[in-house]
Amino acid sequence: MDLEAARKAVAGAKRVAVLTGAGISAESGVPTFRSWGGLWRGFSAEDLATPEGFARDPKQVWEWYDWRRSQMAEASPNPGHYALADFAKRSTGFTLITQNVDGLHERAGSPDVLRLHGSIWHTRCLTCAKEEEDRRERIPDLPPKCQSCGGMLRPAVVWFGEVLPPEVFDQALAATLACDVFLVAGTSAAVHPAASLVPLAASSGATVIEVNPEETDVSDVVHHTLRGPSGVILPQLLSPRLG
Ligand code: BV8
Ligand code: ZN
Repeated sequence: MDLEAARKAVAGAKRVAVLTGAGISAESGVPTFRSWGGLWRGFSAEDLATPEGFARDPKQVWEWYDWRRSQMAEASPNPGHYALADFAKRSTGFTLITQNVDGLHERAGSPDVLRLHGSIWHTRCLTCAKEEEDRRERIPDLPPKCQSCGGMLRPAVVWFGEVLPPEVFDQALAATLACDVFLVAGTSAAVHPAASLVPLAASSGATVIEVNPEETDVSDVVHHTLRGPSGVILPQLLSPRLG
């Protein structure tokens, strides 16, 4: 495992960009999409995390989010989240891009997180489009209603078939094109366009480092492969050289 070579690349980089996925929250006890076999009451994420799924049965989709929110409320950031937050505070030219909606990067103290797929802790009104933070561990009556206009609320996340927030994706693109080192951690890189940032970084001349216990869809474009859990590897990779 070329940890030393990867550490050298990070230490020598002017600009570092990071893309994280569900795997970085696994050690916090938040199941990854794949770990629960993508099935909840027999439904897959692709059935539930879609506008069609929500239109068909908003209460059921909200029950799924309420279940996931309750799991995420129990979770705390792990050493992988903290390693990224501490590195950000010590660096300039650092950008954190996440596919996760669990808010654990923010809770670990990461500033300016680029959330490509939104936040499970925010709701948006289907009628007046008002977006609000809602940190309640359980939401009493599902689907929740808008306090301002009484309209139905949806989770403020990006569903399959929906476009990513353009201003967030543009910043992620710019950081990917400008970085010297691109670190991809805890993602199977199966979901687009987020996953496309990895080959884009490689083709733009960045050194790509992957942190994942398993092979992924982008392992073929990676320069340094660090096979293991991000909660162990990220602190080793990002900690300031000791002594
Ligand atoms: C769009 C928010 C179009 C919601 C999410 C065919 C080919 C290519 C693309 C498509 C296609 N058919 C359809 C598409 C497009 C589709 C897509 O990519 N589908 C996939 C399934 C093929 N994409 C979209 O629909 C996107 N929108 O394309 O719009 C468009 C264009 C113009 C105009 C209109 C429309 C929107 C995608 C966003 C979906 N929303 N999340 C919610 O959370 O409820 S995606 C969701 O799933 C996550 O956010 C994340 O992105 C993804 C799960 O992936 P991972 O995070 O990687 O997690 P996963 O479980 O898969 O893997 C975990 C990894 O961690 C593993 O590798 C494991 O080894 C590793 N791991 C485990 N333990 C650890 C670890 N790593 C480190 N340490 C550990 N301890
Ligand atoms: Zn409203």
